[in-house]
Amino acid sequence: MITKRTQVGIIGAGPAGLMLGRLLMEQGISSVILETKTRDYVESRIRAGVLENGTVELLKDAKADYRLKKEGQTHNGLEFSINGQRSRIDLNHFSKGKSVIVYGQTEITIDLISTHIGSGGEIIFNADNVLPNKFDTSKPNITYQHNNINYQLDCDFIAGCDGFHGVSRLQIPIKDQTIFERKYPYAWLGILAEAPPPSNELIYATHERGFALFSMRPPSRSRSYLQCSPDLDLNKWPDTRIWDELQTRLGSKTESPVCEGKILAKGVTPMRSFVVEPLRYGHLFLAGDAAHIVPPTGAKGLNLAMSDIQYLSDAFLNFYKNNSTAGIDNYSKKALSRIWKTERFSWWMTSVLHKIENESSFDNRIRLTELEYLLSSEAAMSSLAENYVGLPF
Ligand code: FAS
Ligand code: PHB
Repeated sequence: MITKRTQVGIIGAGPAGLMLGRLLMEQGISSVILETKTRDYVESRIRAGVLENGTVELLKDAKADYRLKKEGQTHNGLEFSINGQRSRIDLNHFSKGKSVIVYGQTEITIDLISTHIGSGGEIIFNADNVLPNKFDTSKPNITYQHNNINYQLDCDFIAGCDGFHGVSRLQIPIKDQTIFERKYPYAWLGILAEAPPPSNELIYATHERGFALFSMRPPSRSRSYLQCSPDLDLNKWPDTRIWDELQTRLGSKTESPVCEGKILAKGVTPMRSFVVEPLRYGHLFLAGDAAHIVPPTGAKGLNLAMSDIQYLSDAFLNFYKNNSTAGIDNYSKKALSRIWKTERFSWWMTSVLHKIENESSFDNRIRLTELEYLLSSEAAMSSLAENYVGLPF
């Protein structure tokens, strides 16, 4: 067994773990990031696409925003399509001057990894049997195997940034956890295509046949989603069927056709809301998808991981620079406050835009009335806008 030492041991090289490693390094705090997959695998995952201002600021602090500044697309509005009737919501006006940036999570991951390694940061890919230990003591460690050699990483703190299916949350005694969860009776079939999107802004479409979302990956690709059954068989969804369904749910071809092209990736994302409380167990801290999941309708998953990391990196900085435990003692309460507000918005936007199979006529009419009220009320659009561009970190 080879023993190594660092100040913060980070499990997971997704956006949460990478951003934490970057911010700590910029403050002179040492960390080691342990990742179970290969670098190629991590850098090829296709996920989120919309960045809140807080996330953009963190990427700047992490010195990983060079490409974002060149390639990111600023969006000042988005559209809702209700059974083919299109309405634009001026996010910039209703959020008093804010906007979002469209830039893929895939690119963020690539930028964070290259910046961290380029700055001398340590990311261990292909780490096996990663396990946080003794986090209920003042001498926690993480054991793992790499190239068939056993390691023990001694550290002051462990950050569990290993996603919903990671190992960290599972090491915490069930009696010490409170789980809050909602599973939705639908999923999203997502495609990435070499084809322009039907509009230069995102379109959230609700239709009698179900929800569809039209997003993009600048400069030439579209990222689209169809509400589908959670157990959808992709083999029964050839490209032609996907394109036809996207056009149907968007409405008439006249206003803006759905441009077809080569589908580069296809996948089904389940929909769930999930929170575990609290987020701290002794010297182990959960952040990002390891701590919470939101349905992607509100474009919040990645951004919520970033606000967790803002709070956690500030807490570690406060400990090491000011010898104060105030930040780490308050991390869970502070992060959960923003997590729950984001869970609420993501649940609301999902529920109002997705038609549940055999939805009662009353529930269907209430849902459509909710949308009609939203589009007719400045107060309602201001509320949507302030949540969509991102509540303050
Ligand atoms: P991540 O899951 O990104 O990263 C966790 C990392 O930990 C991974 O690299 C994993 O390999 C690693 N890991 C796991 N177990 C480990 C172990 N035992 N040891 C070491 N490493 C381990 N959000 C949006 O806002 N919009 C979207 O459209 C959207 N689409 C999504 C589609 C899919 C299929 C999924 C799964 C999520 C999607 N999300 C979306 C949410 C997503 O963007 C997450 O919020 C974001 O990746 C969270 O980042 P992390 O917390 O870093 O977790
Ligand atoms: C995306 O571009 O992948 C995307 C955008 C907005 C969402 C979800 C996903 O709400």
